[in-house]
Amino acid sequence: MSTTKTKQPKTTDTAPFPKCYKTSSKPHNFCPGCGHPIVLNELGFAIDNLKIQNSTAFLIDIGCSLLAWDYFDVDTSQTHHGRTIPVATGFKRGKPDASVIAYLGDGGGYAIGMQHLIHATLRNDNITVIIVNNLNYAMTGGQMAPTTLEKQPPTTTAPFDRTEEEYGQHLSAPEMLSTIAAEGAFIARMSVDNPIQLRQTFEKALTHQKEKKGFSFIEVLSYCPINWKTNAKETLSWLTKIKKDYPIFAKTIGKETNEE
Ligand SMILES: Cc1ncc(C[n+]2csc(CCOP(=O)(O)OP(=O)(O)O)c2C)c(N)n1
Ligand code: SF4
Repeated sequence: MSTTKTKQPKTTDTAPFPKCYKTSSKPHNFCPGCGHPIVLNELGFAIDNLKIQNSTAFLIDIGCSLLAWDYFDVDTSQTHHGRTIPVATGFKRGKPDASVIAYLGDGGGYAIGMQHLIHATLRNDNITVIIVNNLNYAMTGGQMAPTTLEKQPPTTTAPFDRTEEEYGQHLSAPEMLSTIAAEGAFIARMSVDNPIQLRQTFEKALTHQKEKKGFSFIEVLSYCPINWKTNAKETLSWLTKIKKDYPIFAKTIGKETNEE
């Protein structure tokens, strides 16, 4: 990951909270040390910087993402587990000028909702999909997800480690989607440990949508210390380690270069 390419923050970036933040709903309901609020804060700053608060539709899944139901002062709707992407697509078709964001966990996006993700990619739906990848089904107690890695903190359903022999390969979804996405689609994997880069990538994806360039997708590697059962130091070092299997990148399909 390149830090030299990261631009200096804008003035608003120094504000502690985004303007589109719903202060009456704070403090938020996520666990201490959770990555979701970092992702949401950077998304909020991106919404502020692009001045789209009044034209954003924020669609959230079941899972810890639903704790964001009152996070922002933007139009928000929550739907059945894994079904957020088709709801976002329907909303966009009804309101083509809205900035439509689907926000899910990796269980919702990559297991029960995988068919929707694949078909939204194939249709090149002009929406922005954000999948928070914390390597497990967090809200239900830390079960193994398609993203669970070998040699990571144990899950409740694979307490002795995920082995490829028993459970198959882990899923690298952005790489997989890159092989089926239409030319011009934007696909990225980012991480909560580089919030400025995360915000810039959200801005890029939402600008892509505003310019009607088709599908945009960002997976965000995120912390779940409660289910990983890690202290602060271990949590940070796990996120660094998993980037070997889940590398950071951003690309426009059809262009060769990594844009991160
Ligand atoms: C149709 C349906 N199946 C299963 C569930 C149970 N369920 C609720 S949250 C959840 C896990 C969510 O995990 P993930 O999508 O990875 O999000 P996270 O909680 O990790 O942010 C499951 C399986 C449900 N609510 N509805
Ligand atoms: S269970 Fe994990 S993902 Fe869910 S709020 Fe707690 S730390 Fe965050």
